[in-house]
Amino acid sequence: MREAPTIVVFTGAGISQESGIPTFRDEEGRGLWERFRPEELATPEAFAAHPEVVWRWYRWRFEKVRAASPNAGHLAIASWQARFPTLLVVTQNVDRLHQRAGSRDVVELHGDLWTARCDRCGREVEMTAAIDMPGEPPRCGCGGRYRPNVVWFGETLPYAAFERAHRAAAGCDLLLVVGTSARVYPAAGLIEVAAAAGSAIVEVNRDETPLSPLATRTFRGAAGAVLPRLADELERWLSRS
Ligand code: BJW
Ligand code: ZN
Repeated sequence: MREAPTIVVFTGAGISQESGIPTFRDEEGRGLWERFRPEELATPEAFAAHPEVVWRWYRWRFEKVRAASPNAGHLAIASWQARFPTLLVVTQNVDRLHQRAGSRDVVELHGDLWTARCDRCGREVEMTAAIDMPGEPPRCGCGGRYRPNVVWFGETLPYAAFERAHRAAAGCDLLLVVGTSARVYPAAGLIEVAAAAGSAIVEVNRDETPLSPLATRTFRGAAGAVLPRLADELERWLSRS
């Protein structure tokens, strides 16, 4: 383990907050869309009932994602690849900021906001193209509607992605959990899987979460401030294990 510890970094919306992307349960998100909570918009039922509202919400969010850059937290994680070649990033985020920071191995559990797909034939198009098409939401040639290529409540996670994340969580030495409220399942369950398999759990979050009690070590603070200082700490800590 001292030579090549297996590290899985598991991230949520909190890591991208300092890049200017609102988290799911914060003031900006609620302020602009005060009639709806994210839990009410990120569902197939909402898209069926109010496709234009859901499309506009995603278009607003995509513009934020498009304008954003990786922050010090994403960059720190990408920089650890040299020291830990098997490091895997498992993210609930749909913003591609880990990839843009240089992380090579990223598992996306909740899809990808940079693409849209037809809700009838499954055809995929770039979101950059979809948001410029007429219609809210635009229509596919088959008559279906384009929707963001993300996982909504009540939908299953992409099988291969979840399978790989589950295997990694069950077999890692250290699970580093960053900026997730750990409330949305089955993703949050990966923390329980790793803990049950005897992995060390390190949590980086501004606040406590329901799964904080499983953490071996907790860093309370902003990911962009904590993560760049964590490498030395991890090194010391791993050499003691
Ligand atoms: C900082 C910070 C900084 C801020 N630095 N930290 C009861 C039990 C178990 C499961 C269920 C249940 N009832 C229903 C379910 C199922 C449901 C679920 O989990 N619901 C719970 C809410 C109860 N799950 C599902 O439906 C999933 N599918 C599924 O289960 O399939 C099987 C099935 C199918 C059919 C029927 C039944 C079962 C699918 C879940 C899909 C989630 N999708 C979303 C939207 C993605 C697309 C989009 O982007 O719009 O994914 S919802 C949203 O939540 C998004 C996120 O990935 C996910 C998690 O949120 P995250 O990342 O944790 O963000 P926040 O905002 O919650 O937290 C931010 C954290 O960061 C906070 O802790 C802050 O403190 C911290 N923070 N700034 C450090 N700078
Ligand atoms: Zn189609």
